[in-house]
Amino acid sequence: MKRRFIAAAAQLGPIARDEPRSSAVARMVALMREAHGRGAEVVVFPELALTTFFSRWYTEDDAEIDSWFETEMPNDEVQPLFDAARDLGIGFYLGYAELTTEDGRKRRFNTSIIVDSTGKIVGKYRKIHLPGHRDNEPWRAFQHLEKRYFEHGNMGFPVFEAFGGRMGMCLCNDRRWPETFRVLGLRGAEMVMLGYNTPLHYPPAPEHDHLQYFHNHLCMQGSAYANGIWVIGTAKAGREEGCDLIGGSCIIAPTGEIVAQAQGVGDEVITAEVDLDRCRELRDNVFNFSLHREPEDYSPICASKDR
Ligand code: ING
Repeated sequence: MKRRFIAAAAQLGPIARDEPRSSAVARMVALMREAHGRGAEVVVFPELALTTFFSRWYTEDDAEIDSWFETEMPNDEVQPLFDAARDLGIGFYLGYAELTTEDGRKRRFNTSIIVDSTGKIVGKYRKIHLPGHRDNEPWRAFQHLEKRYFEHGNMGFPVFEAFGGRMGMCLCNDRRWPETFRVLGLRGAEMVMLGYNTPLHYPPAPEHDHLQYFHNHLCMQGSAYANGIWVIGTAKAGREEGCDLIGGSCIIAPTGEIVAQAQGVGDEVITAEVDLDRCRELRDNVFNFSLHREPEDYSPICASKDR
């Protein structure tokens, strides 16, 4: 594949609690067709794109929790998206809740995959930075129980050859941590795809609510620039089961410039031309890692958690 292509962020509006996966998939197929109509060859969908953001509710009912997860990928419900991608010759990123059995026990991860234009899964990632809390905290307007419902991802930050270059992935809260992008950048990532579900209201610090859109772009723009990588961030947005999620889906160049941005908080496609060779403008110069980085002085960054 050539290294210059049209990429798209396919933002989703709310997914209702009782909305079947087939409905979310049909919406994503429509967005993929819209993106194809604009020449897109890669489409980035949100985090947990098949269901409502169920981490907002506390439950101890294992069966109810499992009902939000996929035990296979693809599966009958998602297959129409894989079929559309293959028919249209489009690759995509998809976020979903993964239920699997590893080391003889049930594992639940907040997962994303890269699917190439033949419909083959060529990369997988499991969310590393899990925000929120583990136990029910009734003082909050809504819960954010990712630490309860998901395990810490066990795949590190891998980079995959796809779409003519080296692709990285992350998920939502990962984008706030510069380490995410530095590790991917050090591994040669030229484009990082990510989805997010970000509430407008952040109960522990409501004085920051008016800054959610700013912080969303700040972290992605800063890391795109500091690592000379393209970043595509796609929201699940809008008022979902009474909880406002931010939009702000965007495509960011290695210079840190936002080159495309969503206007609303519903289903919406944005596109931009990505030229992977532009990463060199930063990585050969201001962020030439071999020439300018001083890792001997960075050891606290990798010091263990309890320090
Ligand atoms: N959501 C949020 C995110 O990191 C959050 C959690 C919201 C953290 C607002 C800080 C401020 O965008 C997910 N799903 O990680």
